[in-house]
Amino acid sequence: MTRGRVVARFGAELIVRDDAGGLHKAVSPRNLVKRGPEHLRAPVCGDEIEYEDGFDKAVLTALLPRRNCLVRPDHRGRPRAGVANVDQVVIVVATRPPPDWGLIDRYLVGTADLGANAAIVINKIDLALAPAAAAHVSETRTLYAGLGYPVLSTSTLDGSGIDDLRARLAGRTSLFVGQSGVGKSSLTHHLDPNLEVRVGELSALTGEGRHTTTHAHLYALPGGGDLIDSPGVRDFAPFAPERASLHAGFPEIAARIGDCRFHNCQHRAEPGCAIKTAVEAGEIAATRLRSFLELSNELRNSVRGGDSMSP
Ligand SMILES: Nc1nc2c(ncn2[C@@H]2O[C@H](COP(=O)(O)OP(=O)(O)OP(=O)(O)O)[C@@H](O)[C@H]2O)c(=O)[nH]1
Ligand SMILES: [Mg+2]
Ligand SMILES: [Zn+2]
Repeated sequence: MTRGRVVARFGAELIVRDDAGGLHKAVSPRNLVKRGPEHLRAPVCGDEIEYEDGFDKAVLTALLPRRNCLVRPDHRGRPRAGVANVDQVVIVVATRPPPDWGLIDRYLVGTADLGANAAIVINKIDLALAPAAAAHVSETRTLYAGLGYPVLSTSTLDGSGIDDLRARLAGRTSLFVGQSGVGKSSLTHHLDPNLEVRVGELSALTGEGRHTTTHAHLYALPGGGDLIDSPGVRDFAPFAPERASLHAGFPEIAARIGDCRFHNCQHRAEPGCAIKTAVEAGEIAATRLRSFLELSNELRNSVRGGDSMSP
């Protein structure tokens, strides 16, 4: 019996990594996990597992308890496990196209929902920007750093900020999320010059092309720690989050909710709304309140519809 970690999943086939870093094809018996919700029974990228050698593929013998598991809807809206055991979600945005604050706020709520820490990376800082775009990028930094999130600036072209990013990823499991094309895979490759070799090794096992991110992949970082590179934005659509996660994603709003005159204040037009007052005083960003109200609305609708996707 060997301990390992799931590096990637392709349909029924898994790639698992042993403690020495060796990669193996593996399969999971259908009844590996006998209890619990159906969508949480199959091993996913990031899972800690045990396996034994089989005839041509390793065979999983146990799925170890998860610290957390990202659940997202499949194309029919049914819950599916995405990745597991994530300590830190790294929200990657680029200087061009400009960072979408609404999307960042959504990711922050998704991260809180997962029970992980959040960090923000602004990539492609080598690009020359028009003054308005440069101001927007700099406001992004001020806004989210001001809320207490680590904000890093990077370029895979000239290597700026890569050492800081490497330090932030050391010793834990991080997940890269962000819109397609912001540079998640480029950053992953930049972090480990030997990755090309391992990606090649992985492609040989899976027969998958190297440059399209179609599945979540877990990579061991040279300084210790694991990094999961995930495809585009669809893999991390936090929806119907718990109310507690909504509040955790908006700490500056949550801290003042008790100060509103009405305990059921919707923070829209009610008199004595502490949140509105803070926005007018410039203490809470108007964009943050907008995101908060939007996500509250979605939460309310999903609860009324009774189709919460929480496991
Ligand atoms: N100028 C500049 N271009 C970059 C930088 N990082 C990545 N790119 C380019 O951005 C494009 C997209 O990069 P990817 O790394 O594939 O983006 P991704 O986020 O992995 O995209 P998906 O896998 O589709 O989610 C590529 O053409 C990269 O060369 C950077 O720091 N500066
Ligand atoms: Mg990619
Ligand atoms: Zn209010």
